[in-house]
Amino acid sequence: MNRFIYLFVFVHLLTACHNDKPGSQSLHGLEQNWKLSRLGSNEKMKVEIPATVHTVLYKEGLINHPYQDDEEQNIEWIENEDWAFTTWFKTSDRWFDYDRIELNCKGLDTYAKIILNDEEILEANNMFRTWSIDLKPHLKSGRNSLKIVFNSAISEGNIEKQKLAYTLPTSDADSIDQVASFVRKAPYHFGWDWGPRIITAGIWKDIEILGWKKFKVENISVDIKEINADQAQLSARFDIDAAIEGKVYVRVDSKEADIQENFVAYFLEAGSNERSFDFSIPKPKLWWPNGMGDQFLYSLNFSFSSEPDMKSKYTEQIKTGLRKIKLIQQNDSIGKTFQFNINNNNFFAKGANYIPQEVLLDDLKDASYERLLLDMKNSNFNMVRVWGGGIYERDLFYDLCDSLGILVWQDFMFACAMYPGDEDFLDNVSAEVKEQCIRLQNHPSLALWCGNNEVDVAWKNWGWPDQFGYNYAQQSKIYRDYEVIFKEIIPEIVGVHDPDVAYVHTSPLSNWGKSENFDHSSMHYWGVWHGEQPFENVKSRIPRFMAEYGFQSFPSKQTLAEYISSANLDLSSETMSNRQKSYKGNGLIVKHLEEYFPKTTDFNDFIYKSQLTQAKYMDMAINTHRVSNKRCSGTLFWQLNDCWPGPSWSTIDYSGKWKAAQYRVKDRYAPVILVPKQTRNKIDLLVDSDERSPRDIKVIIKLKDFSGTVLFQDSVESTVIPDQDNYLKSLFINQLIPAQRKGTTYLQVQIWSDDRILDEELIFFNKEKYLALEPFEYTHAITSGDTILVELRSSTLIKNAELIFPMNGNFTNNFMDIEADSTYTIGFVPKEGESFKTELRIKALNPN
Ligand code: BMA
Repeated sequence: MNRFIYLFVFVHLLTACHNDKPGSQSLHGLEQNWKLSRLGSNEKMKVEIPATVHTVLYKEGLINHPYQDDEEQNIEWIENEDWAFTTWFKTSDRWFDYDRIELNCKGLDTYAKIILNDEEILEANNMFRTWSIDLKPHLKSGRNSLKIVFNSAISEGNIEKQKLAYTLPTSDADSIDQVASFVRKAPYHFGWDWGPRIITAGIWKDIEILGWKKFKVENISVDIKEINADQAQLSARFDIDAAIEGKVYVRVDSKEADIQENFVAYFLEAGSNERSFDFSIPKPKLWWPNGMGDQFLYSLNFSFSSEPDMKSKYTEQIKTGLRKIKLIQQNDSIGKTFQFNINNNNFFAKGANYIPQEVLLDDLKDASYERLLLDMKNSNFNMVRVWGGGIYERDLFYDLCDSLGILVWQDFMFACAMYPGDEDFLDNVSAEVKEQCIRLQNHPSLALWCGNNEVDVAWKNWGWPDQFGYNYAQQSKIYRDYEVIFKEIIPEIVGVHDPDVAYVHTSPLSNWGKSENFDHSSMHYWGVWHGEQPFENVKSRIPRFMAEYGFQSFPSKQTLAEYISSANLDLSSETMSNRQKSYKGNGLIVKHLEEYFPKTTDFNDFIYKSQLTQAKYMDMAINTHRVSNKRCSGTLFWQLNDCWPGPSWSTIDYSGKWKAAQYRVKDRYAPVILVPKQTRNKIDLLVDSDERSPRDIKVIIKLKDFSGTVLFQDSVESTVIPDQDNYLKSLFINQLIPAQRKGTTYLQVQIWSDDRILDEELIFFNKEKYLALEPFEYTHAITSGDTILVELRSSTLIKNAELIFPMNGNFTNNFMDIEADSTYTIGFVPKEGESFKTELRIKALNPN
């Protein structure tokens, strides 16, 4: 019995201590009891939040999946309705011991009225902001009802739009309403040239009730003032909301470092207080991007207490890395540079543009982030651009970038449109920018802030002033509003809250229309695709930094078949033509495809060859950028991923499957690569390296026929200097082989160093459509342990062999050329949840 009394006293003491704890803690997760109804209807649907309307309607069986066939068009009505999410919760007596009780909504999409016990307590109008409200004055003891009404973004956008005396160019130019510019909601939800128009509404992120005692700490940020070999000098900043005036004691500790000057005390006024203090880390370990060094992270534990002994304290952990990142934009003999520099090292940026992985954001799993970010690392990326027509990503995205070494070029969410400049809009934007800046600034991966995507080039080059018939005053006002947002408000906020990271007002800074523009700054090269230029043009349009370029292809049939019925799985079906969102259409894919490859025979063949065509373009572009060391300091292709299953510029499709181009990108982003520069009769062999020191290599060149016979062999030894154009040798095709053998022979070129092959390229003398490929047979063995391994051998060259398993997942290499009489071992990683099926098929350019 005594034991129970002790236990009771012990537990009581524990909870008493717990209850006195200063700072904030969660009182209610608000996960349960949610119902959704259309305003004006009595029908209630059960909801698990986060949830947005489309996902709920689908789960209830009231609509088909929004990506199913042409469902996009059937569900347009949803955007014009208003929707109410309701729940209830019970308070407990201990809640009222807290100085403050807050409702904290991390993401409301978009026009939300929060009603507690029939009283409206908050109105929200920005999906990118956290909305908080002091609940205490409105709470009842016991049961409380909570209702969040989402008004149609279209109706609300129209109200805002009517306030302007002129029409603004918006990104949803195809719709009747054209309201996207007025609504602080993910621009791509209004439709894009790679995604559907699905205007979601709802609670898209967590929502909870927090309580705090004595004080609440927010916005801890750490600025890096100086790093040298002896120490890193840092400055921590935070906001403290105090219930009453008094002292607060702050300490910072880290298990990775012996932090100097780690304790400080302040006097707080009642209300909000901004405070900061300096501290230092001796012998700092630096954070490096992927391929340049380790991604060392420090966990900094910040403790806050109202007592000097700090027995009862509130602690928050910040994970950060120490690095100095710069963007060097300076005039030089060519024009103006756009060169990233980390820890005093210039480096070549390799990566892609990222769009949201889903339209229905509440449906997106953490595993997708883990998979995609690992794909980036494994494909030798060191940078990703979070593009401005999507969303500010969830914390997990940036945490993964930190731990995997992927630098982030972060756009603010504005794209391809002009924006209003009224006070309410500017205030809303300022709050959004400040919140995102503070949230992301501790991530060592953050490399650049960028105001918007293509707003400046659009205004200056897309003919809007004429198209909209603006008079002089209107034109001046519209561009002045641009300047206020992107050249005044945003840089000012970034300068205060993230002074360590550079800001540019837009991307690109230079437009592709004129050749001299390639001498300056960042570039989106759309001559290929929008300008309908030949692929080869990319070889002579070399910018200082290539921030976008790309070519469309189709996702695999497996990916399409998950959402498209078999009758519609045909290029000419209405469903497939609705999926093509680019005004250029599939004709442009066909045109370029037929330039290089034999005409397609069916839809499967078209998908396969569309992917090879895209891969060919990426190969040409990346090779060019990498060996233009004096001119070009980075390449980010358009676009890495998809938000739904459809044709697009992506190299990884909606289901996570790599297209042919992604395998090629991985190969071309390797640290040391061979780059053949091929003209009609001449092949120059170059090597590019972005390693940090020179390397001795031996290059072995073999001329072979398709059955594997070596007709000629040569080798070159050299030392490769990083970031220089390392020329090796020129070969003249007519000296190597007679003209009639151009379609039956190829060069195999291998770079050897330290007894291993760093790169191997097969160089053909003719376009694929002119090669005399033979029917192929292969033998294979599959072993399935932790990883699945395929061992493959053929007696003739198999050109662009696509290995296909009847399950989702990716190979370690695919769409590659299989040489005769060589054994290839290729790994396969199934997607989570896939059960292993062993039937292997191979599709290739060879005739059957
Ligand atoms: C780029 C992007 C997107 C678009 C892509 C392809 O410039 O910024 O706006 O999807 O072009 O057209």
